[in-house]
Amino acid sequence: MKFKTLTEFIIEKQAEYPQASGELSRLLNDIGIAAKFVNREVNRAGLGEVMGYAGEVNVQGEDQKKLDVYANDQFIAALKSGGQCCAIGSEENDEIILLDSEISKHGKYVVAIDPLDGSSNIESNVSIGTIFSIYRRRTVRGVATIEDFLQPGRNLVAAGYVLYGSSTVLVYTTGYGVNGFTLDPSVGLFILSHPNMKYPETGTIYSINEANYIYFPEGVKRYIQFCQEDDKATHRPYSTRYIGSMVADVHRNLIRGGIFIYPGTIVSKQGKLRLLYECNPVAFIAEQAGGKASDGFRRVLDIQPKALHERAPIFVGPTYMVEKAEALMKQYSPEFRLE
Ligand code: P6P
Repeated sequence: MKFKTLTEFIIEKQAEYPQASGELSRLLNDIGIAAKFVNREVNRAGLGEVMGYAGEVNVQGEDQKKLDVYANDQFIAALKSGGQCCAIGSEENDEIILLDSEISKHGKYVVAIDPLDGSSNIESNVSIGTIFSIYRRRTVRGVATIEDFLQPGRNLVAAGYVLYGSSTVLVYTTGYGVNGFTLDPSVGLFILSHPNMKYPETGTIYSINEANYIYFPEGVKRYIQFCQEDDKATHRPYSTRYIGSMVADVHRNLIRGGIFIYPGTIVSKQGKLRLLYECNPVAFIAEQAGGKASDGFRRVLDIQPKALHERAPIFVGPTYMVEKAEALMKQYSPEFRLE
């Protein structure tokens, strides 16, 4: 069977939309290129002793960078050289990064990105990921501003993630479905492996860090108890699966059917995960895969961001699972509604 590469797929999809000018296609391709370089270094991470840990000089006398700094540099360089993106909001940088070279400053898009989410898991060889969101800039010309990033997720032009796991998978959407591509390292190509991804009809997994149980809203505690009830007709008790690496947890739940929850708590009502480059891209993917993403009360994609690194609670997965959790949040924890 003739396989289809990411580049072929992007070009094919662009042809289906006459108004598409090719700039978004090139931007997506640039992200794919950077992901390959990050994948190579992630796969060598276990050789830290040999390669030299961050901040040290390795055997070749080169300064070693932390992997997340390396990943950040790779995506910035790829987006800068591609010319379609005029600014980047990165988990690694407090302020937005202006790509104001002659070829980039007129770019139509801005990218919000977590270049290597879950990087604290690297030393234990747990899967980690890149998560990205692409917005059309709001400012018409000149230097991009923070206003270009403070857009609700419903304005997203594209979003996706790269999972550096037992294999490396790039999953993205442009609002016309979700497609996954697996990297063939022998030829350095992302090959279409998961066309038109959809949540399974039934979900059997719930993912949440139950170590925080005493800090959870009552509605979340009730939902966990619901997941643990014995009711074979509704496939309960569900299995609990939690890796502690968002991309790995979200991707498994998309493939096998399950809900991922990182809620607000009595310690932090906004939760832990970042709205612009963790919650929104995952929410866009989930909705395009037939699921739902909520902060417990509101659609994640409708939240109006007020700051680049603001956090948001997230309940994401098959619609019926998210709606059950929302019902319990409304009944038992209305005080956790943020707006
Ligand atoms: P906790 C990783 O640090 C991360 O940002 C996400 O990838 C992951 O879902 C979450 O934090 C895990 O947080 O508090 O359960 O360790």
